[in-house]
Amino acid sequence: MNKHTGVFPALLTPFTAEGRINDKELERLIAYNIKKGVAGFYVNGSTQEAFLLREEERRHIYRLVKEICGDRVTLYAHIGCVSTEEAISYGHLATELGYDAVSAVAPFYYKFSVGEIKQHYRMIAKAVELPLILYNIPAFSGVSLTFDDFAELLEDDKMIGVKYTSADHFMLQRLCAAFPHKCFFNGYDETFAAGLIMGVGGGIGSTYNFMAEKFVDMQAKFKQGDIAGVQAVQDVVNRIIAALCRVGVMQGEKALLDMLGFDFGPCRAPFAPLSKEAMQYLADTVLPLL
Ligand code: MN9
Repeated sequence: MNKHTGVFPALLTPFTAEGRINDKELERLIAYNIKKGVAGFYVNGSTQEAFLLREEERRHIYRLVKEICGDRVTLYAHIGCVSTEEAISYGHLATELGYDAVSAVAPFYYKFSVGEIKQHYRMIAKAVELPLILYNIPAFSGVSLTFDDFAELLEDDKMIGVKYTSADHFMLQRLCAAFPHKCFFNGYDETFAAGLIMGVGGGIGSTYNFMAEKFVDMQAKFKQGDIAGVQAVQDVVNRIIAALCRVGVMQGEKALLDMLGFDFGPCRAPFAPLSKEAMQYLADTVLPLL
């Protein structure tokens, strides 16, 4: 199997009671997921609370995950940030550490022009030795690139694919068809089945942290042509995600991992801790579905 296909959890960050990164729990999470057959990990993405981490913490996580994984799985370093220079500096670290690729969300907040965003990606691709996976998540970044924008960027050999977190499946299918040698990853876990149909080679997602086996299973069933089987698993996944959306996705994911025997702690402020009622609701609705 191509190393850029399959199921990639976008890792969460466990925090200690003092609010520091809990290395031991991150190591346990990685082992737990490797056992389930994941292809690799997406490191320092939004799910890892990258934009809530201090620079030293982000660097620590790149190092720690590589140290834990070695060459057992494929590792993507999300280096995205608002500043091109800062993204490139994370890219250099990922290269030194032996990551397989870097990935970057479009620069956000300042409403950069499409030209500036393309230039940002080109400067990263030029400066960083590793291949680059674009991260498309318009609902969060506020940046909506068109098919033509992606097509122009993907002409660059250094840009090897897209992590595609959008419900625009029309554009996803057009991209997969136009660039059969690039790698496309489904982003919204709730539409993994749709992504497979449109042509993605895998997925990168946050809910994989605690239920990667369901996505590994969906991809296997899809390969065997068992579409009814894929739909059935997606239905269970979506019942779980609907519950997570009611309480807060990342806080809920951490709470579920805690119920499964981990110690992840809360998300960083301004995320609020989950209430007792929300935890009980998750325990009642989600645990029976895992
Ligand atoms: O890109 C993730 N997106 C974010 C992937 O975390 C912003 C997804 O895995 C979602 O968390 C998940 C739930 O909506 O699909």
